[in-house]
Amino acid sequence: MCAVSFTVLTLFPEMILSYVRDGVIGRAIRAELVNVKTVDIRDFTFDRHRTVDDVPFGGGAGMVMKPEPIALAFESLGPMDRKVLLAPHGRPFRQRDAEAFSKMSNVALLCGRYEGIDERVIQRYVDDVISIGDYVLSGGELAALCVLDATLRLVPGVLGNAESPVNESFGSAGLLEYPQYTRPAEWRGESIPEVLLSGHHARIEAWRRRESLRRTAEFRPDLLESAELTADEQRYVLELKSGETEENEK
Ligand code: JF5
Repeated sequence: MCAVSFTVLTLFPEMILSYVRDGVIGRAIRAELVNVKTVDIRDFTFDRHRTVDDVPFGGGAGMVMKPEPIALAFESLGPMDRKVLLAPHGRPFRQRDAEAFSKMSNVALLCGRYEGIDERVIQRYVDDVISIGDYVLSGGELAALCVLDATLRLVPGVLGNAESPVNESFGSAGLLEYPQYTRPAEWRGESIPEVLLSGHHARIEAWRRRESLRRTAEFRPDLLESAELTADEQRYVLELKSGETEENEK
């Protein structure tokens, strides 16, 4: 039966549903491994114009989402393990959050639009505010889809064996993934690292670990602070850093 069920509260249910119908998530939904529902916030308006937003108290640009339709949308839900708002002011969403969500039964995701949401409804119904990155989107839907995708692919059976979610960037090691190559071994005059053809599994693993360290030092040096490195690896990272410095001095 269904491991995890997500309910997305949104003004644009079709944005969510059209994405999750395709690909591995669509297949997992049809196999009843996971569930993705939407609740249309506009269905909880009762005026002529189905109004969901209004001008901000205190003035300023843009519109703010009214509290009552969102409150009624939350009240229409069954019990939730977590009620999450996607917004730029949230805590950063990380792989470990996807792992935690993938082990829950019911998660609600609230997508904001306009310049924001009335703070009182956030305080009353939301227990977690997460951001997918330091940029502003036009709405929370794309952020919710990122959370859905990162989470659902971790549910057992969602990915086939050939696409297993273990051993990836941000997996146990906390390092970026090493480079990958596939056939042909020589492509447009370019060969691949010889070790990958050697059949020496220990040497291949050592090469991959070094490449992970090299990539992490180049693109995400901040991740090295919390990565678990052996003394040898710490020396290699220092070597990489001083090498870069020499390059910069040239
Ligand atoms: C949103 C008010 C929500 O822009 C985002 C976002 C960025 N990272 N994570 C989410 O969400 C849309 C905009 C304004 C609330």
